[in-house]
Amino acid sequence: MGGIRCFGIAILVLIGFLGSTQAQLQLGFYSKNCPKAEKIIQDFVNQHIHNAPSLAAALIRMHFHDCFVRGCDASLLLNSTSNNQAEKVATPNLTVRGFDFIDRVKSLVEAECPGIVSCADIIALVARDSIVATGGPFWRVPTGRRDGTISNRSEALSDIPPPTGNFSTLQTLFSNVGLNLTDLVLLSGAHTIGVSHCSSFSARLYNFTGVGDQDPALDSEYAANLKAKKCTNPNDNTTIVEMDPGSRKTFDLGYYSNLLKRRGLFQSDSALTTNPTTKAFVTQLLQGPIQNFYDEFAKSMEKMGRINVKTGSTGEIRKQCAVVNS
Ligand code: HEM
Ligand SMILES: *[C@@H]1O[C@H](CO)[C@@H](O)[C@H](O)[C@H]1NC(C)=O
Ligand SMILES: *[C@@H]1O[C@H](CO)[C@@H](O)[C@H](O)[C@H]1NC(C)=O
Ligand SMILES: *[C@@H]1O[C@H](CO)[C@@H](O)[C@H](O)[C@H]1NC(C)=O
Ligand SMILES: *[C@@H]1O[C@H](CO)[C@@H](O)[C@H](O)[C@H]1NC(C)=O
Ligand SMILES: *[C@@H]1O[C@H](CO)[C@@H](O)[C@H](O)[C@H]1NC(C)=O
Ligand SMILES: *[C@@H]1O[C@H](CO)[C@@H](O)[C@H](O)[C@H]1NC(C)=O
Ligand SMILES: CC(=O)N[C@H]1CO[C@H](CO)[C@@H](O)[C@@H]1O
Repeated sequence: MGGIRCFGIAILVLIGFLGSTQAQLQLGFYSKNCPKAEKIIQDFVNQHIHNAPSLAAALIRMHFHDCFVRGCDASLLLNSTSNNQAEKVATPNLTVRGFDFIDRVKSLVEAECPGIVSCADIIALVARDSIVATGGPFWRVPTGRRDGTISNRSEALSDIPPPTGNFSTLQTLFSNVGLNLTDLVLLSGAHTIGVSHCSSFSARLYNFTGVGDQDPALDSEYAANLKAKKCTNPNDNTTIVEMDPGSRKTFDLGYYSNLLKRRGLFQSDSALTTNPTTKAFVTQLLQGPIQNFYDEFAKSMEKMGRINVKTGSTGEIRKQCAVVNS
């Protein structure tokens, strides 16, 4: 009896083990079926990113938004259809750029080996390669993600953290996808590059609690400067502002020093200083050499790239990134 039970458990463990290994991403997943894929992607990025270095910021943000909704499955790339509003049309995505860039990479890879390389892996690789090409940190990108078939606007609204998010909202939305406070602080560090539209934070300047007030957590000198020179109109939704002023192209520790100067642009940025654990971690990152931030950032990026991935026979390999296969 005990023997049979033991044997049964052993079988279950074995099945679980096989199931879980099948579900793992792996480095160089395409090395047999499409050995040139990663090189084609990297070469394209290296050739084209210098013409538009600001796209590197857009592309790492695209990877983040993709992973937070239904896992890293390129659901973000799907177009809306007559009976479905896709993630793309949700507010957080209105400011995501780089869709054409991904489409061009996908065409090259399809020409080399049709139907093999997923759009989800392309996003992950392009994000990493474009950050590296613009002088930022490297992280490992194990591959083997498959593409999802569902893209839902309301899920993007509920799963992607809003710039107005307070500490507990951020903690919850990150923990919903298996990321902890260490990851929250490190990944938010990507705000050391790139830009924001005034509309993402103008309430902090003009109408914080609905009585025409300013967010007291924002440095008043910085706020005054933004109001005078950048976001001069509370309804401006076209002007863009550097998130790490003066070094928006450099992947440095500038974001974290801004936070301690109360100059994080979003409430979600300044929220990191409202909790003792995350604030201490910010201070610690500022004390270390940049390489320490890069090493830690790399671990969190790899972790983010694994969120709810579809592997094995789930999902599909889309032919075109904007539409599910018919
Ligand atoms: C912690 C929660 C986060 C919130 C609330 C947040 C929010 C935002 C917002 C509102 C913008 C500006 C959009 C615009 O107005 O154009 C932005 C930009 C950006 N975000 Fe985040 N973000 C978060 C985390 C992340 C993460 C995890 C990454 C990547 C690892 C990231 C990378 C970026 C980059 C690079 C930009 C600049 C994009 C560009 O220049 O086009 N963010 N973020
Ligand atoms: C999208 O997601 C929401 C919230 O989970 C759900 O109520 C809605 O039915 C979904 N829409 C579609 C078209 O699946
Ligand atoms: C954080 O924001 C959420 C959602 O807006 C709100 O329900 C919650 O009360 C806020 N928490 C704190 C501590 O302010
Ligand atoms: C977050 O998870 C990482 C492992 O992924 C771990 O090293 C780190 O200590 C965790 N941080 C917290 C605050 O639990
Ligand atoms: C501030 O917000 C409140 C509440 O949403 C709104 O009634 C008011 O018109 C706003 N004031 C300005 C100056 O935008
Ligand atoms: C931007 O603002 C203009 C003028 O206030 C408005 O017509 C337009 O709908 C806004 N666009 C978005 C995407 O909110
Ligand atoms: C997806 O939508 C974009 C923007 O509306 C459009 O340019 C593109 O052609 C569409 N892609 C496909 C494959 O339908
Ligand atoms: C990049 C992208 O697809 N943006 C879309 C966001 O949503 C608006 C409509 O709400 C579309 O017009 C944009 O094309």
